[in-house]
Amino acid sequence: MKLTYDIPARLWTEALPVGNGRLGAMVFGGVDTERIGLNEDTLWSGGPQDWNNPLAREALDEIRQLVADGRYEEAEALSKSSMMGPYTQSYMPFGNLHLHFYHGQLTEEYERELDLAEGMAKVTYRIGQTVYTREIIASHPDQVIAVRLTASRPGMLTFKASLSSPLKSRQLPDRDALVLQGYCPEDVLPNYYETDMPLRYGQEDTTTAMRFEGRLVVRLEDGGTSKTDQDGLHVEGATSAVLYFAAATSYNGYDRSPGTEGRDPREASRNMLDAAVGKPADEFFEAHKRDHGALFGRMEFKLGPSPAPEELPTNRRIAEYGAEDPHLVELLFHYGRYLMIASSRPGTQPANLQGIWNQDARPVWSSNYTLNINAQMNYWPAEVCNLGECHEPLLSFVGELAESGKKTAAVHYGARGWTAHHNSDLWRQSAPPGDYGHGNPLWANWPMGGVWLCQHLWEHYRFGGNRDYLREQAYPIMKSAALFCLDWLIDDGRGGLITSPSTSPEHRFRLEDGRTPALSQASTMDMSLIRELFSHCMQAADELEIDDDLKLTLQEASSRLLPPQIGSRGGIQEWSQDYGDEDVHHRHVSHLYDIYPGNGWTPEGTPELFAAARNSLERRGDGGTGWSLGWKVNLWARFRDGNRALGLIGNLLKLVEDDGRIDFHRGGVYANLFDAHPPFQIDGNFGVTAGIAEMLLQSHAGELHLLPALPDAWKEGSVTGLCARGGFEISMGWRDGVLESARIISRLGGRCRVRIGSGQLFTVSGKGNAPADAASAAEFDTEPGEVYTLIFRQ
Ligand code: FUC
Repeated sequence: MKLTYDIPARLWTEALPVGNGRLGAMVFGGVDTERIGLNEDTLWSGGPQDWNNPLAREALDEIRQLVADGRYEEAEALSKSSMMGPYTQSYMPFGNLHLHFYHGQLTEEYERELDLAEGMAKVTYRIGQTVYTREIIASHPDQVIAVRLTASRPGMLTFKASLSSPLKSRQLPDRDALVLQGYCPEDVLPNYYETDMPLRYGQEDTTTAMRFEGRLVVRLEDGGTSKTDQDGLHVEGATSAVLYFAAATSYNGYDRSPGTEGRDPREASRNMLDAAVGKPADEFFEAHKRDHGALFGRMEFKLGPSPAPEELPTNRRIAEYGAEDPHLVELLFHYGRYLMIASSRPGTQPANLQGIWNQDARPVWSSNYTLNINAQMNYWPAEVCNLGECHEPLLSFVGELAESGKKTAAVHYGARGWTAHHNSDLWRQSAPPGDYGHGNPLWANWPMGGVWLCQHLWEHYRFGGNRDYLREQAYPIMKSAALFCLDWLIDDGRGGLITSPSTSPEHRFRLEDGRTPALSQASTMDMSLIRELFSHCMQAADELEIDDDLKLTLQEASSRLLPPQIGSRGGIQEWSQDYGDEDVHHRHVSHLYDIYPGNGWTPEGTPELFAAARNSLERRGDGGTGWSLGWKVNLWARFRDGNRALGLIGNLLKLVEDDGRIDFHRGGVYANLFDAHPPFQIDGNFGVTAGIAEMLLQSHAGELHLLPALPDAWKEGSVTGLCARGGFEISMGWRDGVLESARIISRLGGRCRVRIGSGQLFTVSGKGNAPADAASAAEFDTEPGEVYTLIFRQ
């Protein structure tokens, strides 16, 4: 449960992350100079604005006609000039807390670690006879970051603390506190926009952009003195000290200007700080431990023994063993859960491309919400890994995006309901991004972002079973997205329904004459997403016993949707025509949506599509960026091929050197186990955690499939606390690759159907159930809150 190192971090991707959902910190662990990178999840550039482009509606019919006529390049040119809004804004770095210790850098017994179970980063070293300890947490109950410093010998702790930021800011003393005040740019242009002026700031007193304030105080235990001045916060001759850091921004809702309608960050940060330091330090640290443990402790996952020496640091473990070290696989799995708890709590912003950790004022891809895979992937492990409440920030985000997306649907397409495109941000930007013509239709003109996000609303209901949530929160948004789809679909002239213009996210198709356009009609993913949304809406309307007319409309439309097709190469066609691929190894595997994260195709229900999808993935190969590898782990798990899935985990568990370059063709992890696109992108961490869960348990096909994709190498193991649709919580153990026993908690009651991947069921016991005997499947009724034990024949 620990990431360990024997030297300080030199690079940001070697530093260790802590977070409380809102505040994040990256701990470098330097000896005489410590740097702790600071983040706050509402610190974004820009503010609300009108991003909709009225030209879009005028051009839509012509674009559709050009596409229908095969004049793709002209369609793309017109989309470029008429369909785009501005780029999204960027997630901003808050700054750094620097600690300067006056004891030099030469140490003995240096150790640096991140304890996932405790939610704490720790640094220890010895200088002479004195052992120094640094413990860093981001407390959720108290909403501050704290650094506890101790020296093993009295009076040996002397240091200076200071604050800095890459944004416009200043440090100043305010009584005993050290304050960092600053403000964000009004506009930041993305990294792929060539310009001399990527950051545009307003004037300090009149800016419409976000303001922020951070406050640092120290509390000494066992002697020493402290004082604060212009230069920093100084501690002299102490034995133990706790630094408390609170931070707030002027963010006051996605539709209010943070400059002119913002809240006061000073008051907010001061209040949080006062409340935290008012508590005894031990109590404060205990509260954090309890809070973190209540979420993190819900699951255990153990594989057999490791060939690697126990004391081997994590970076070397990755380099020397990778996925051949089962303990590293366990760690990677738990890290995904840890990062979710640290970056996503009820009431916070959803995890963006970098979760909440970012050091750059011009982060790659704006560190925004990218809706054609990345933001969704971030939340794949939430439900199955027993962190349903950590899903909440995304679900609330979807609700807000649906509000702004309604205007976009109306202005851009004259459609009902709501739509969102490729990217979004704190302001819930919903138009196609691209600075009114700078962007590329290949990714910008994709109005399916909202449709995909709706899957998360429905899945939250399927796992949690909360009907009020379905009625009040989820269904209205899903329904509104379905109305958009009904208006967006067009007749194909033969009675079928298709989309146009359409892309298969970021992948061009190849025509026989060598051209590689992006826009066409009815990509397979468009149709999958719409078919799935309609189906979920119909099921939800059934459950809620409402909207009979809409159900009929959706049923009729569903029957006319262009069905998935198998192409001449035996795979799933990615586009409505049997085009060639621009890149057979393209990182996106959008045409396989129905395998995962969709729940459409199974070997039992749709054997031909299932087999064709497998062929498609085979052709795509086992390479890709970090998130692409993460997606493929899930896909191979759904193909019930554990060895292949483990192979993909192996490809992801490769140590990547951080050279700062963007790469679209390889992935891996950095020394701190952060997923590498490259550069760092957190989605692959979440994707692989979901994928490991999917290898152990699947529940998408109306049954609990236990050990559906166990690799041969994972001969023995156990897992507790996995969650399944229908409200079941599953723990199980296996030996020699065969199930020994399973424990199922039924939270909601109802019928439980079990499919056994490996092993033979002997008995089921639990309230109201007679012992059963079955070969590879069992079915029994459950009562809410009851526990059922399954014993397998050895
Ligand atoms: C999508 C992907 C890229 C990258 C970016 C943030 O556009 O195709 O690989 O992950 O999002």
